[in-house]
Amino acid sequence: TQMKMYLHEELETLTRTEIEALQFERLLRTVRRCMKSPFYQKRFAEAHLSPEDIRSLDDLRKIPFTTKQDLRDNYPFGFAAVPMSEVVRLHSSSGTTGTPTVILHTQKDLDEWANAVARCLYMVGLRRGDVFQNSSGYGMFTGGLGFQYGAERLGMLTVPAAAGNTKRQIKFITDFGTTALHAIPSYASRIHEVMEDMGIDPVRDTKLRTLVIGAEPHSEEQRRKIEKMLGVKAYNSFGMSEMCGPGVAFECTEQNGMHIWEDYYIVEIVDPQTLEPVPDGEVGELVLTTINREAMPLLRYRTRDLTRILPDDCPCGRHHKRLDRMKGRSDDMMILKGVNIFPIQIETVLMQFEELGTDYLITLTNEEANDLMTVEVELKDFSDDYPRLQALTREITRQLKDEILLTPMVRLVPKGSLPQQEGKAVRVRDLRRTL
Ligand code: ADP
Ligand code: K
Repeated sequence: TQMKMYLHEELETLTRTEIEALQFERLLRTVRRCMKSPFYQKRFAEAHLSPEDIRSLDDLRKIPFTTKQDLRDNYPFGFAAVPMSEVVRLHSSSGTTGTPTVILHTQKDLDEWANAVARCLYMVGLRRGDVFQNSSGYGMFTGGLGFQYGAERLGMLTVPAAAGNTKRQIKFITDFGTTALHAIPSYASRIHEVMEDMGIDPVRDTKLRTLVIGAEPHSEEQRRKIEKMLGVKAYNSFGMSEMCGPGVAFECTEQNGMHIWEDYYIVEIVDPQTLEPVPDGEVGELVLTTINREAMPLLRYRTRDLTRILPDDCPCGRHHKRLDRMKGRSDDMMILKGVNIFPIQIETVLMQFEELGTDYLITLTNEEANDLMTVEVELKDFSDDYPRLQALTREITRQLKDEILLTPMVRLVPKGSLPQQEGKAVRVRDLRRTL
């Protein structure tokens, strides 16, 4: 029998014309559905827009953008387009412990999400019989349950190892004969370090052949390094909780750009300043419209991720557009070890301490495979009471860890000692080098 290449052959091999026809049909259905969402009812009324105004795919541009702030302002259920009794799960974005955003799912949404993830995994050669180990955090993190259900949908033995405890992670890899691992890039390097310490050779001592890496920006060079270290093929995976999570865009075996599933999403790339579309091939902000979701459709959602659409056809036979590696964010968000952190979260914690002034500086560095954060903060008054200062440092560190889920290095510095800046304060120095 001929090797099957596509999990959803019909959908994956649609021509451009067929993709656009399907998108238009699904867009109309989505827009009508949005009229049940309190947020979009109001949005459309304010814009003097009705579903009948959408007469072609291009008419999408008549619809105002949706932003992360809109999600926050309508927290938790203001976007629901179905009765809450039909909602069976909710997820929340990883970096927003302070001001959460919530994404709602019906059972059909969860099924379609699992189908999308299964399609991605099948695309890179994973099959029933493979053992898929997931080192994502579970819980609200979409990388946990998202990959779990997708890998199970494909029929793989799926190991919900979850985050952390690297030795145990490695024990699972060897004991269970793990053939495919999902990890963020920095953690993949960490696993290799610990394997070396344990005297385990990934090629000789494990069955690991495929790595799925995503959730944080990484370079082509880093990917190649990781592939060599672990003796695997590594595929870039892009997703975000607002778009369900993993399964939005994924590399095929060409490893040249991530196919974005256009039967699920309409993709636009816009200039983040003018919000006008940029031509294919130019970098801009990724804007996505969900066209295959019931509980919480999002129209023209500004992801704030910067990327471009790769021109030309992909030899794999899929005509779904390809996104280039993410170039970064159009705002100030930091991503450390795959966790999204906003400087304001750190500021909020610091500013609660009486003893501290208002000047602080966050420095990001990396050593080996590890992202490190140093927070320098000025004391309000001079003090040489060292036991007191040490206790204070410990307490600040503890509270920061609670907020950002990572342990920063905290340094208390004398008032006036941090560099002074003209104009808008620079709060973050990112000195991380591409590894
Ligand atoms: P998760 O919990 O899965 O990390 P979030 O919604 O918290 O999901 O984070 C999504 C963000 O992570 C994206 O908007 C993007 O900035 C970043 N991201 C996700 N995947 C990638 C990737 N493959 N490359 C670069 N950045 C990514
Ligand atoms: K992330």
